[in-house]
Amino acid sequence: MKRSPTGTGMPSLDTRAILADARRELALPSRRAFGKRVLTLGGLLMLTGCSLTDEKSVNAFLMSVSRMNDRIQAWLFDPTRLAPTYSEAQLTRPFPFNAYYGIDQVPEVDADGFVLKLSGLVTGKRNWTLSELYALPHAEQITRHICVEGWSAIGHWGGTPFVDFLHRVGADTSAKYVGFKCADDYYESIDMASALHPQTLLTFQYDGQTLPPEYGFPMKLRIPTKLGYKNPKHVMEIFVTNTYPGGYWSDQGYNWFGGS
Ligand SMILES: Nc1nc2c(c(=O)[nH]1)N[C@H]1C(S)=C(S)[C@@H](COP(=O)(O)O)O[C@H]1N2
Ligand SMILES: [Mo]
Repeated sequence: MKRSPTGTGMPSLDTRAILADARRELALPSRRAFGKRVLTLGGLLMLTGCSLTDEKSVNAFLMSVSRMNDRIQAWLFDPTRLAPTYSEAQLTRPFPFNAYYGIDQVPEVDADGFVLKLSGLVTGKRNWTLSELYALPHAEQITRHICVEGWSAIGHWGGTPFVDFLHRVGADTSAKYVGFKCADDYYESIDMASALHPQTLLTFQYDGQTLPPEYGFPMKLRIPTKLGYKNPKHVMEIFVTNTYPGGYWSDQGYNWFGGS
């Protein structure tokens, strides 16, 4: 039987396809950090400490390449680098809707009686009404939202800088993650450095109007340094934690860091 040239000892596994998948996991910009040798299957197996014996170990290997990618992206992430901003004239109209369901199934969150819950490593006030949130310091941004499904669009959001909000609620900003629970079955989490980035906004407005249901009423976390799926809509609860919370798409194989 022909031996696998990569030395995995498993000629029955399609090592070329596995390597292609592993390389895809190492999405840009993290690839810049790698030499050509590390991007071989042998190099990646050595870095992850994995061995390939069956389909299950292949999945575990790809998962650890993805987690390695998270760490490299977090390490390369420059908290002072700003995402490009655009002019009013460059806005994409109409701005696309996207969710894991169709537009007819958008959750209708009732404004009356709505409270944003805060939990985990925060010392401050736990529940926020919409009028309290609307009274917070206001910032606007026109940035590009990039979806992995192959489209991008320039949009205009208004809300409050998330870094100020985290400080105001007494969040432990030395914790690793900020997590989000949504009115649909969506959930997401981000690294603390991205949460503290100056362009990360908790948004209540789209194009100068109250955020409409399809774009995430009552609020969408807008992170222009990350891909679209890292921008949770219909946020109902925010928590600070050191326990990895995952996310709706990353738990199905998308890279968790999701830098754009
Ligand atoms: N609650 C919730 N947030 C979500 C999603 C979702 O399905 N539910 N989809 C994500 C994805 S993949 C994209 S591209 C953007 C789309 O936001 P938009 O409808 O404002 O364009 O929302 C993100 N946030
Ligand atoms: Mo997306």
